[in-house]
Amino acid sequence: MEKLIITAAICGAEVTKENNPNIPYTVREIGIEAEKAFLAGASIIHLHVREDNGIPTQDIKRFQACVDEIKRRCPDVIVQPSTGGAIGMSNEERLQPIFMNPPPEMATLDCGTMNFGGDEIFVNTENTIINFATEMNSRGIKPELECFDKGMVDMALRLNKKGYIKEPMHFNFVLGVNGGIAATPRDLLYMVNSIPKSSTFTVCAIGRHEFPMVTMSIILGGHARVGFEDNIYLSKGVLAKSNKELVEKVVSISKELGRNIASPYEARKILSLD
Ligand code: KMH
Ligand code: ZN
Repeated sequence: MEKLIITAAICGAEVTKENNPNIPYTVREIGIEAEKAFLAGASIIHLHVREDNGIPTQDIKRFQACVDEIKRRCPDVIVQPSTGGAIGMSNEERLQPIFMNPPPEMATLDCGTMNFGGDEIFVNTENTIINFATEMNSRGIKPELECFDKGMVDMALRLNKKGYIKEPMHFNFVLGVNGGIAATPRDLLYMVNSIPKSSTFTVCAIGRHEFPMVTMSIILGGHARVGFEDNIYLSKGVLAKSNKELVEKVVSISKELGRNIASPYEARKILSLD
C-alpha cells in the first residue's frame, strides 16, 4: 500500500491553553510544535495561527512569521494554511494566507456551510468556495477539500465538473463535528465511496474519535490527520504534552498495520504537488 501521509493540525482556532496548556500560541511555540511533529513523522503541518494571547487571526504578517519559523526549523515540511480561520471571520480575512510570498503549496478549501455547535455557523456559500478555489488556482496552490458532510463532497464534485477544482483532487473528511457527519465506520465508508478513484483522502475526527477513524483510514488506504486542533488527549483523561505524542501514536498504529510513513518528498509525489 502507498505510504501514509501524516498531517499535524498543531493549533487550530478553537482550543485554548485552558483546555490544554500545551496549545501553541506564539510564533516560537508554533515553530517548536511543528518541528516536533515533523520529527515524529508528520510531512504536512496544517496551520492556524494566533496572537500571543491566543486569539485566532488570519493576519498575513503573522502567518508569514509562523511559516518562516517553521521553514527555518524544518525546511522540507509542507505547510498547509487554513482558509477556514475561525467562525465569524470574513472571507477577505480568511483568504489572507494564500497571498504569502512564495505562495503555500496547499491550503484548505472548506466545501460547505454547516452548524458548528451551539449558535455557531461556519459559512461557506457556493460563491465563496468558487472564489477561494479560483484564487488558489491562479497561484498554483493545491486545495485540500475539507468535507464535514456528504453534501460537501457533492459540492466539490460539482465544482470539479465545472472546472473550478482540478484533478487529482485531495479530500479531508472531517468527522464528528457537532453539525457534520458522525464519526462512525459506516459514515466514513460512505464518504470514501463517494469520491473518484483518482482522488486521495485524509481523515480526521474530533476528540475520542480521532484514533479509531484515522486507523480505519490507514486500513482503507487513506491518509491521517491528528493534532490539537481536533483532539487534545493522548488517551482517555490523559492530555497530550505535545502534538508529537499524537503523531507518534499514529506512526505506531500504522507500522503495526504494516504501512510505512511518507516523507515530505514522498507526500509531494503522492499528492502531485511537484
Ligand atoms: N476552524 C474551523 C471553523 C479549516 O482549517 O479550513 C474551520 C477549520 C477548517 O478549521
Ligand atoms: Zn483547520
